[in-house]
Amino acid sequence: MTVLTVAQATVRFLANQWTERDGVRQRLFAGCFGIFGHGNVAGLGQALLEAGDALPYHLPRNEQAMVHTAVGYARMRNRLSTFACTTSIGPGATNMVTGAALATINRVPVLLLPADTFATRVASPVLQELELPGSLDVSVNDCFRPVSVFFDRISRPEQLASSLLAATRVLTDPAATGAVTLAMPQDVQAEAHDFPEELFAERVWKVRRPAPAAEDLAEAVELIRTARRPLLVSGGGTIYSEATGALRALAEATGIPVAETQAGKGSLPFDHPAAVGAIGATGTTAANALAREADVVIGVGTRWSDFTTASRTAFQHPGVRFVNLNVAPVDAYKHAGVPLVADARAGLLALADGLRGWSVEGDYAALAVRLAQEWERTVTRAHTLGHGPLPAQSEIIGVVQELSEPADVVVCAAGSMPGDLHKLWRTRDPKGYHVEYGYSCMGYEIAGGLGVKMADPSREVTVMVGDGSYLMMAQEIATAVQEGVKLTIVLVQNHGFQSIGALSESLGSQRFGTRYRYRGADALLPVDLAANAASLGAQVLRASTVEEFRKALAQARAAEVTTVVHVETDPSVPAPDSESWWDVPVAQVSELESTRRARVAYEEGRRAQRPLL
Ligand SMILES: Cc1ncc(C[n+]2csc(CCOP(=O)(O)OP(=O)(O)O)c2C)c(N)n1
Ligand SMILES: [Mg+2]
Repeated sequence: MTVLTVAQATVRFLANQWTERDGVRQRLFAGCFGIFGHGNVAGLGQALLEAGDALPYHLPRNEQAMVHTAVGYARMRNRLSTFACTTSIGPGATNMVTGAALATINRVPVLLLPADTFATRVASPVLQELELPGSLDVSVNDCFRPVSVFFDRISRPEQLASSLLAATRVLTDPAATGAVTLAMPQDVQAEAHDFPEELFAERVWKVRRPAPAAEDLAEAVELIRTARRPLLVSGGGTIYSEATGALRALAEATGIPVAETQAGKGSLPFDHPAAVGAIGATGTTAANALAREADVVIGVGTRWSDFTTASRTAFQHPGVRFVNLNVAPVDAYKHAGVPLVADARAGLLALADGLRGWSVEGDYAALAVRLAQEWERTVTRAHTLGHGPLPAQSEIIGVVQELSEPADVVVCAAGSMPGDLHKLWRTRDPKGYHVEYGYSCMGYEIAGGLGVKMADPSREVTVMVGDGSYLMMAQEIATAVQEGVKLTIVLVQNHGFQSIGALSESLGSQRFGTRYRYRGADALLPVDLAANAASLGAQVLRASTVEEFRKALAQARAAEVTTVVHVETDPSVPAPDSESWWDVPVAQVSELESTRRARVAYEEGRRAQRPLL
C-alpha cells in the first residue's frame, strides 16, 4: 500500500498510462495544463510540483484555451495522446465548459480536473461556491455533465481508483471518447489515503481495430456492387485511424471518387485522380455534382454533419442508399445506412477485399476527373484574383498555400476562413489540414495551433485567424512565447464578422450587428491588433498588399519565434460558390422587404431537403 494524497495518487496514475496501436506505444498524458486557485493550488498543484517531469506541467493563460490546446494536441496525435487540465473551483472550472463541449463534439479525448467545493465540511458558501437553496449537492461543475462523455465527482478517496480506470477506458475508446471530467473537491485532493500499489503500475491501453460483422460487410459489398454512381465521403475517422492508405487503395482499385468533410480533408492528396475535394455547404462543385446523383454513398469515419449533407439537400438520387463505416454505432446507423461498425482501416481493407474485381464504369471515373479539374481551375483563379486595393481573403490563402510545404499544418476554426479553406486549400498530407469545425469555436485557432505544434514540433504550423476570433482569445500567444513554441499566425483584419455578415445579408438581415464600427457611424475603430500581438511577445509583421504579405509570410516562416503577420483584406469578395445550401431559418413574417424576399428563397431551398430515412 502507498500513502498519498488523492491529488498525488491521481498524478502518479496519469503518469503511468500508455496507449498502444499497431504496436506503437505513447504516453496517454503528455503532461498537465493548469491554472491554480484556492481549489487546486495545494492539492493538484502540490502533486504536480512533487511529480516534476513524471507529468510535466504547463502554465496557460485561460482555462478554455488550455482545453483547446489539449484538443489540438490530441487531434494531431490521432487521439492516442492528450493532456490533463486542472483548474480551481468556480469560474476557473466553468471556463472549461466550452472546451469540454468542443472536445466531446469533435470526439477528441481530454481529461478535465476541475476543483470542486468542500466534501467534508459545509462552508456555506466558500469563495466562488454556487449556493442553491433547493439542492445542497449541486456545484457549478454539474455543468460538465451534458458536455462530458464521462463525469464523476471524487467525494471520497476510496472512489478514486475505479473512477480513474473508467475515465481512462473512455478516453482511449475511439467510439466513446471526448471530454472526461473528474471533479475534485478541494479538501479531498489534499486528503491522504492508503492506495493499493497496483493502481500505479504501468498500464497499456490497447486501441484495437475492430472489423465489421460478416453479414453487414456482405450486405454492404452487395449494395456497392449494384452501384452505378457510388461516392465515398471521408471524415475525420479516416485520418484518426491512419486509414488514408487503405482509402487510397480502395479508390484506386474501384475508381470510386472520394469527397472530404472538414475533419476528413487530407484523406487523399488534392491531386489524386479519385479526389473530388470538399463536400457539402462548403464543398467543391465537383463533389457536390457527384453527390447530387450518387446512388450509393459510402461514409467513412463521418458524423454526417449538417454542413456535409448540405442540410440534407446534397443527395438527390431518389433511391440513394448509404453504407456507413464508423467505429461509433451512432454514426454507422445514420441515414438508414448499412452499418459497418468497425475501425476505418479494418473496414476499408475488408471492403476492398469484398469488392475485388469490381470497379465503376470508365465514363463515371472520367466525369469525376473532369469535374475535379474544373474546380482546380476555379481554385487557381481564386488564389490569384489580383483584387485591389485590399487583397481578397482567397488571395491570402493562395499565398499561404504557395509558400507552404506538404507536411505543414494549417489551423483554423471559425469565421469565413474555414469554409474558404475547405474549398480552396490543396492538402498534400493527412495531417496537413486542421480545421476545428465540429464546434467551430471562435478562439480555438491560436490555442489549438499551440497544441498542434506541441504534438509535432517538426512541422511548420500556420494559424489562420480572423479579427473577431483573435479578439476573443489571443492571449495564448504569451503561452507560445513562454514555451518556446513557434507559430506563424496569419491575422486577417476585416473589421468584423465577414462570415456572419455575408450570411446575414443573404438572409435579408443587412449585416446587422456584424461590423466593428463606432455606434451610429461608419468609421472604423482605432483598434490595432498588430500592436496587441506585439504586446503579448510575438514578432509582428504588417502587410497591406499581396506582395507585402508574401514577403512577410516568408520572413515569418523563416523565423524561430512566434510571428504574427497582420493583413487587412477586403471582406466584399466571396469565395467561389459551391452550388450548395445550408438551412438557416428566416423569419416567417416581417415588416422588412429584404427579410420577406429571403424567406421566399428559404422556402424554395427547403423543398430540396430529403429525410434520408
Ligand atoms: C465562440 C463563438 N461565438 C460565436 C460564433 C458565431 N460566429 C461564427 S463566425 C463569427 C465571426 C467570426 O469573425 P472573424 O473571426 O473576424 O472572421 P470573419 O467572419 O471576419 O472571417 C461568429 C460570431 C462562433 N462560431 N463561436
Ligand atoms: Mg473578421
